[in-house]
Amino acid sequence: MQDAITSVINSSDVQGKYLDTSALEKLQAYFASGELRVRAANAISANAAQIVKDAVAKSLLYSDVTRPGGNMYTTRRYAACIRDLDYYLRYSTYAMLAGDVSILDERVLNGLKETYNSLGVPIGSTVQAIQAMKEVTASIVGADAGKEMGVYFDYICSGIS
Ligand SMILES: CCC1=C(C)/C(=C/C2=NC(=C\c3[nH]c(/C=C4\NC(=O)[C@H](C)[C@H]4CC)c(C)c3CCC(=O)O)/C(CCC(=O)O)=C2C)NC1=O
Repeated sequence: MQDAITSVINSSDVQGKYLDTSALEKLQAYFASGELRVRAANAISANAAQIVKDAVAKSLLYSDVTRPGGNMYTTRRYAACIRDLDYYLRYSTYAMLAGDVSILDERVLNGLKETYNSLGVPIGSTVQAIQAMKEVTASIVGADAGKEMGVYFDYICSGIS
């Protein structure tokens, strides 16, 4: 896993150089947003179950996926879906803290699209639920942190699309 700091240092290191102005500016922006990131992570962890629940109510409940024949139908599959959304929320929060997407590639997206396709999990409905989670999260953490969380939610959506 990488973060904003290791990613800047690694790219200077491969060139055998000290950090240049643009590298230092990236670091400065990351440090300046540290407080915002930690506060957002705190608010998300205190409200995680509610965020998932509200996102499901906004996007999936009473839709075709929850009716007989739908992929969320039966309690086992409903629970699997809720668990998946909780993974996306938790790993997006980690990535937001790190300021880097690599943890999503390594621990979430690796093989996920293939798994979903083989189990018939509908990608379109999953993307809708993640987008709903993005809105609900922004309403809890505020616009600036919400925008930053949006980067990682969107990254997951493109990774499974
Ligand atoms: C931390 C990384 C990680 C991820 C991301 C993950 C996802 C994941 N979701 C799965 C299943 C599933 N995922 C869903 C999800 C949904 N169905 C819908 O209709 C909704 C749109 C959607 C929720 C938004 C469902 C219903 C299953 C069970 C499918 C089945 O067994 O038939 C499975 C298959 C194994 C299992 O059932 O546990 C995996 C591996 N597992 C992991 O370890």
